[in-house]
Amino acid sequence: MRSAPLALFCALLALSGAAQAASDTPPSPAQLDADGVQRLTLVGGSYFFRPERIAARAGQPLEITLQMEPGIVPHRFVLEGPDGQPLAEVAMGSEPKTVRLTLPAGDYPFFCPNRLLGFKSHRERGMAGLLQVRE
Ligand SMILES: [Cu+2]
Repeated sequence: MRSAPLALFCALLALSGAAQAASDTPPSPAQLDADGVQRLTLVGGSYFFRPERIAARAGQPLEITLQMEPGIVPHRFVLEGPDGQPLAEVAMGSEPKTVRLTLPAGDYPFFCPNRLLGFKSHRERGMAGLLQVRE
């Protein structure tokens, strides 16, 4: 079997990847459903988004369902275009909320801009990620 060593190699790659900084983790692809819509659930909490990196296809509708982990700290989801313009802003709550977008190829940062006076913003505390849209 020639594929066994390759599979082992991939497994080792995956293990080494887990030890690296989160920014190096491969993006989680949105699921392309039969209706032509790409769907993905993004979980937010103090102070993270999971997954931190999302991959989606350009020019096809993308639905991001936002779920918040239970907690008393309020969070928001902000998605910016490659030019820094805000494309979506959602106050996250106990009920899931869905954002639907159709985007051209590019890198779209998302983050929580909330900040308690005198403290670092949630974005600075790690509540940030990247949506990578490709052809
Ligand atoms: Cu937040």
